[in-house]
Amino acid sequence: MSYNIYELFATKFADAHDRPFLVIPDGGSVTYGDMDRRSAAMAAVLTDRGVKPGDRVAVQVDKSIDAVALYLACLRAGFIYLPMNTAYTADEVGFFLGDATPSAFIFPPDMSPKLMPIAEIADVAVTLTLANDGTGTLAELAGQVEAISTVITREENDPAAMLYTSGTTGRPKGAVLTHGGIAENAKALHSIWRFREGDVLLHCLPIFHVHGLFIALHPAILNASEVIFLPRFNVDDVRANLRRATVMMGVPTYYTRLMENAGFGPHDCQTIRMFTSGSAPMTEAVFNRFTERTGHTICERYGMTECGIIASNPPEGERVAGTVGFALPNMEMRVADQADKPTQAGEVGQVQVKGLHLFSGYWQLPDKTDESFTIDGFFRTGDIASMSDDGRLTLVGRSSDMVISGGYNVYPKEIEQILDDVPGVNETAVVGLPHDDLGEAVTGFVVAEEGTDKDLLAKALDGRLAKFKHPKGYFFVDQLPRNTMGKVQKAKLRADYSTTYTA
Ligand code: MLC
Ligand code: AMP
Repeated sequence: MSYNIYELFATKFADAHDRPFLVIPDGGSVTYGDMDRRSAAMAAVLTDRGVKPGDRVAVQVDKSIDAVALYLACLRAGFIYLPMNTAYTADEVGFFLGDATPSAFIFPPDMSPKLMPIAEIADVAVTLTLANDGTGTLAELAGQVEAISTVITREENDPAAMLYTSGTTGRPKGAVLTHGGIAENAKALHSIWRFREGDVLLHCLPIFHVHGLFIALHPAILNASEVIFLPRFNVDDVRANLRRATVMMGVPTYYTRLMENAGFGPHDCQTIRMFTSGSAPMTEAVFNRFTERTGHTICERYGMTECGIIASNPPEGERVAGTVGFALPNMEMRVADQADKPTQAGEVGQVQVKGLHLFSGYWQLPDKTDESFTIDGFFRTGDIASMSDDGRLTLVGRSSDMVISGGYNVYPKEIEQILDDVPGVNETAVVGLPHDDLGEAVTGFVVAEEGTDKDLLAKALDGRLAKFKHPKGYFFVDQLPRNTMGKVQKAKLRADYSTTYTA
């Protein structure tokens, strides 16, 4: 079936032509009609330069109205949008360009000295710049071209976007998301979260991950809602703008930080009908404190790059602390044992999902794709949970050692590989320890010769890995605990040190 998700959005753009879409307080705004034209112009610039449907367009730009226009341009022109965290170093970006072989790479003008050489090594044909103040070569050219208002026909299973997510090996894999899959998730969220006339979304998430890009923006677009578009999360700006919003989405750290602000209270939340939280576990303590403080119960939901949103608490009806709710429509969700057999209600096992929202596979990694599905077509999320007999899911952990820090996933392997090479270091183990603000803090355990200090370790990581992946602290130990097979017991490190660690 032909299905460009942009067509689904475009019906909204037409109806809501003069309505505000993105509004940046003190920083400009764009209507739905203007966004349609701007994305058409950007599509024309890239098409004129030879970018074709199916080509990857790699993007590492700051959050702005034009950044969203570029995303929509890629959808309508059938390019595969590949967003990258702005914190990634040139080394990390170099890996993604080499793996994805994009035809175009767009980055901020002031990053040219660092990123142009990387683009040249990866042989990227088209390089353009885009700054968050509306300048840059892409923005300038988009002001001069004849916009292409057509939308390229795509099939439901054609790729729309590709987002990198790592694995236990530390080698990132590109999860390929399709037009049909993303659209299905958007429609389901619009419906289950009961988006309605008059809704205004407060958007303070980054837009290089599924949470800020798809989960927050898509239902708002389908609702032709105004989106208060904050460049980043900041408590004062959020408080100032909450008073005009009806929906806010965030990671648990956002809610923890709001509550640290002495003035934050019910008066800030009078227009809000729903706060959602996800990407990382929300503790029952934070959930309960938030209700006591504001009178609002947070709607916790559970998602993943490969699947979009999998489950959500109901917006109306009971939202239970510590649970992530029920499977979305068109999503089959089960908790399975080691043999991929569904467990009894209440028993712990691995979450597996099947449905139209799912990604189509890992970019050029057919074996990894196959391994991640069961023979009956369920995707193995790697998350550990139990399900009640009425289908409510409670996450209890993860089967991998992945750390989630402030909503960003960090894979210990890529840090350990660098630390292990530092002269004087014998071996290392990286784990996540509880942290009041970030949920988990990346922490390094190091067996090293005398004289090896944390500055040396930090220096080794500088410029190689994004700062949010760097350990917040180190423990120098005589040896790492190992099981009889010789495998480092990370669970023991987490248990032994969780009460002594201070970030
Ligand atoms: C920033 N820093 C972090 C960090 N974010 N360190 C650890 N974990 C993080 N998450 C570090 C920076 O490297 C820098 O270090 C210092 O903190 C200040 O940077 P900053 O950018 O000013 O930080 P801040 O604005 O405070 O950012 C924290 C944050 C942000 C929590 C607001 O990380 C954030 O918005 N997180 C949301 C992540 C998200 O959207 N996840 C969705 C994934 S999708 P230094 O050393 O230079 O000072 C997904 C699927 C699903 O999971 O279900 O949704
Ligand atoms: P990502 O690969 O960045 O999309 O991260 C997906 C992972 O985030 C999931 O596999 C979960 O481990 C975690 N996650 C998402 N939402 C929640 C939640 N509400 N509670 C606990 N973990 C979550």
